Amino acid sequence: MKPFIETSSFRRLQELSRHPFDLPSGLTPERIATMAISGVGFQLLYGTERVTPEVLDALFALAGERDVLGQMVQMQSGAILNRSEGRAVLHTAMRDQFDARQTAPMAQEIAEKAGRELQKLETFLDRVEGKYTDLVQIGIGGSDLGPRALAIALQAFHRPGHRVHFISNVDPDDVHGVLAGLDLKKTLVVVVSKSGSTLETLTNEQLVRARFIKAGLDPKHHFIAVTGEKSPMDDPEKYLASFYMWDCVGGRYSATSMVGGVVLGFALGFHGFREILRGAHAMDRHALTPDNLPLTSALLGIWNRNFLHYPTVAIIPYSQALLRFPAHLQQLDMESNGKHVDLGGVSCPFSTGPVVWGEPGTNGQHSFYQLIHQGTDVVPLEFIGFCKSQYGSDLEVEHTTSQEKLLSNLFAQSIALAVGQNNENPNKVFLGNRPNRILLSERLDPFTMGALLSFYEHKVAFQGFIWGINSFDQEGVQLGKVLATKILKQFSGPRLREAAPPFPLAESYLKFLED
Ligand code: G6Q
Repeated sequence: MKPFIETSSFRRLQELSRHPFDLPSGLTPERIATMAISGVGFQLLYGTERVTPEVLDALFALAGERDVLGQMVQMQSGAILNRSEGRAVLHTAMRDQFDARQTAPMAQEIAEKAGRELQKLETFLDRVEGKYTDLVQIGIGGSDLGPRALAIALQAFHRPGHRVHFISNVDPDDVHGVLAGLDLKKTLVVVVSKSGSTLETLTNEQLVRARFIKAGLDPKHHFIAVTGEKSPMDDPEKYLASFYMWDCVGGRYSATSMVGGVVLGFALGFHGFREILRGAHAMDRHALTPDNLPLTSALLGIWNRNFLHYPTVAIIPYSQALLRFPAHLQQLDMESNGKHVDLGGVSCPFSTGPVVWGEPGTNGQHSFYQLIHQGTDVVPLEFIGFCKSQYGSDLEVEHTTSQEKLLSNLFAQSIALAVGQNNENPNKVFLGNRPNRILLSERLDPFTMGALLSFYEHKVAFQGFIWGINSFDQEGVQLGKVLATKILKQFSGPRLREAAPPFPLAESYLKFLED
């Protein structure tokens, strides 16, 4: 297979990018109606991207030349795609319980293991039902962001009397703030760490355990572990229950494993968590078909990044429930595709993953949209919207509901960004040609949330397949961790030598630089 920039499609796309589609003169209702694709209850509307039918043909030809569907099949079958770590990439096996298709042996084995953990979870949730009112998840990075974003997104579906909370930062104020006001007697704590060795998580576990002991409670009746088999945390003696995950499920891809399973199962009930898995699985299957939604979105992203050279992407959900979803996508995308070498270790002579950021609309409209409409940098946008609200509790004011106001803002922004506005006053000129697309669905429920999660996981994977990089390792986060451990030794050193006073903070920083 030819590398990205040696494909004939790459050259064709470079030629086409000299004259990208002009949205202010060319956006019509027909274009919006025809440039759309549907699947798994979602519609992707991309008439407001700067693409022509020729560009789309060349993008899909690029996907063919890079065999991205073949690579997706390989991924879901358990091939060793995380080559630097010699691992398969099988987060899809976490939700592979819903049809009897013949999977490859490796995927089958992991799907069976995941099925056993699911059964354990169901039994566990039955066992603790009615005994606990709150559950606190301790974890960081992939062991926090996805589960937290989903728990917030599905608050409307939480069972009464089942509150969930998250502690991630090693900042002691995070622990203090979350534990304040909790009745520890009725609180479960799930400690989530795949490696079982993450400084922040282990420190927070100790801090929270100490609080239970101080309250006269035995942590053994309250603490649950989610970790890798044989990790330092794999010690069922210390926990009320232990659940497992495996090397082939990367942290940022782990929300549908027990990393998200315990907290989401507690909040939504076992059936609610299963619905998330069912939605994710439906999108996994869809991602294996030609011209699917995540692939289309990935290709539009490649056009914006590599041919129109835009360095960032804003993901703007017009849904308050998706408040923390952009933070999860930031990790998913930037940790996966923020890579400077290809699979062979050769420096990439092209741009890889963009900077990803975002906030819910309409709130964003009242802050950073100024730059998006009139700034000197063009920021492509990915909007997410839903036809119906989650609670259905709404009111007509001035003959429209709030949900209608939310959606009309989304559509208005999409068109305003695309077509802009002329004015005699330069200060009121909007140049337009700000590319954007809309992912639309009926209502954000557990099934839809699972499908949306999987949509982005596969969008990121498809882009990595096009670029020929390893989207499944994360060497880039190691260096800082090693240096932090070194600095920490400067603090612990004097304390170990007993009488010596603690090392002053500022001096530790300077000393480190001198070393
Ligand atoms: C995700 C990363 C990283 C990881 C955290 C927590 O893909 O690997 O964010 O999830 O560092 O790791 P543990 O689960 O091992 O504590």
